[in-house]
Amino acid sequence: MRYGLIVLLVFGITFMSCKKDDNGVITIPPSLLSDVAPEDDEAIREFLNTHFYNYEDFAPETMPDGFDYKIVIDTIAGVNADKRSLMEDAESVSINVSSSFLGLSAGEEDIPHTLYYIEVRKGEGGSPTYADSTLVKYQGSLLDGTLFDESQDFIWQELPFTVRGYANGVSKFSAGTADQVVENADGTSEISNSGLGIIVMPSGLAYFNSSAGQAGAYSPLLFKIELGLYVEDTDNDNDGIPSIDEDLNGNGYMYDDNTDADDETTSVLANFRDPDDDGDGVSTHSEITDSNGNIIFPYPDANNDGIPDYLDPKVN
Ligand SMILES: [Ca+2]
Ligand SMILES: [Ca+2]
Ligand SMILES: [Ca+2]
Ligand SMILES: [Ca+2]
Repeated sequence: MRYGLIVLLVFGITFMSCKKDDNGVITIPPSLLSDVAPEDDEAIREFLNTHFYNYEDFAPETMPDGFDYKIVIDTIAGVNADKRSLMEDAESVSINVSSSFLGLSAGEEDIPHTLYYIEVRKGEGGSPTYADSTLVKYQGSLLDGTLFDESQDFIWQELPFTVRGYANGVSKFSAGTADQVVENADGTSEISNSGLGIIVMPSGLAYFNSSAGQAGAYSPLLFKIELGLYVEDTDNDNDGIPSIDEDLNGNGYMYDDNTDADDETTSVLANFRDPDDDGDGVSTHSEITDSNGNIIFPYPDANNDGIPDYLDPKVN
């Protein structure tokens, strides 16, 4: 499995202090999410109001012959002065971010961030969750059009390992279906009924004060997405619990659900990556299956305290 640059830097972020290191590099304390989020939103809204995409090419009555289904974004000006803005087509969702999610120590909790997305073509398949594995082609750019990351061919991405705006944005789109996959002679592939869309996110849902290639710190990002396929109920740690159900607090962030976090002798992995969620030495899989290996649902709760055995270190 390959990943692009959008892999989240969640374990690589180091706290920066205002000092000069041995190499003469000056680092400064990160800005506050609550300062950057409204600034980014203003920049994004300005962008969405002054740009359009080639929506006419996607409309059946005006589609050019041999159209390649590529999304092209341009400025509303000159001969394009009367185009419909991206903002008119955009839907949005508010997502809360805490500074700890970005490896920062500012202590900010639940700062709202607006994610914008446009479904350009609805795929004929189902929709992934933000915890699923997805087969995508994508292009990531800055609002000025600078391309910083892309995959021209389909690659599998596990959404919990991508930045949050990306994972949540992709989950708003529909995929194609496996029966429409066509392998090309050159090894690439096409899926004729895939979903196509645009995601625009503030930096707090992306790299915030870190950078990725040409995407410098505090950059709002735009992604063009082709969603080919996805794995329904992806189970990242293969413990029998779908990853989406391991977001126990349901906040869309997969790394703050770690049942055995306080136990230094057991794994520090968040539940979606931990095959023994409660750290009691008995695998989650064996705490939720019968003697034939079939998953018991609802999950067993031997002492009837409302906490299923696989999350209850007192029971195994
Ligand atoms: Ca699992
Ligand atoms: Ca969570
Ligand atoms: Ca754990
Ligand atoms: Ca266990």
